[in-house]
Amino acid sequence: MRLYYFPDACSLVINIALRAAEMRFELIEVDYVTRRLRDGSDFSRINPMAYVPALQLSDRRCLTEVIAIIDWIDFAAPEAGLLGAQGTHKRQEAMTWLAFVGTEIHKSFSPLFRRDTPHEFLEPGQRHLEQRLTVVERNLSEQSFLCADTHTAADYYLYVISRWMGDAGLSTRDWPAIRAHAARIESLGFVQDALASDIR
Ligand SMILES: N[C@@H](CCC(=O)N[C@@H](CS)C(=O)NCC(=O)O)C(=O)O
Repeated sequence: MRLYYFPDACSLVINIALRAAEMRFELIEVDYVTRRLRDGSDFSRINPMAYVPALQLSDRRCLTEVIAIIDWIDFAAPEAGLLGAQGTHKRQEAMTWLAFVGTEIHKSFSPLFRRDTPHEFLEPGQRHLEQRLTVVERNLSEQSFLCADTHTAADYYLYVISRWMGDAGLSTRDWPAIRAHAARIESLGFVQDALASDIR
């Protein structure tokens, strides 16, 4: 299995989840600017969208989209507790947070990082993001993880995104519960292993 990634990008969520599930995989870095692999080949031949993450299976099928890949890993290794058992309230809650982090939070960061975003958009874009982060902050000031007392893939996703807050002009000092959550997730052994393999 091969995980295509950019350093410190959302592909790190999949790196963490694969390790939580104790699955073996190879990491293949994609050049952010050229969208080529080290051997010069074109990444868009693997994922036509040319974005990460992409998880290529041993039968050459390629999985894309963070939430769909998490669902695939969870099906293969349910004991890792990435989403909780089918039909339970916990799974419903984990899926809700996973979708909220993936669509409402992750994709609200994206325009703040694009060079072609008009300057006037930056402040309203930050306010929009802050409104969503406030919901998360409130939740985490009452419990250790997004779904109460056990971490799920939604927590790994939130952790990865919280690493980008400084670059988006948001200080984690203003979000103490999110910062404490990040420290809890970062202390996990498999998260440390993922970071060591991902960050240059
Ligand atoms: N909808 C995709 C979004 C993936 C995404 O935004 N990936 C970013 C890195 S965090 C990326 O590769 N951006 C480059 C691009 O969009 O061209 C998913 O859920 O996997």
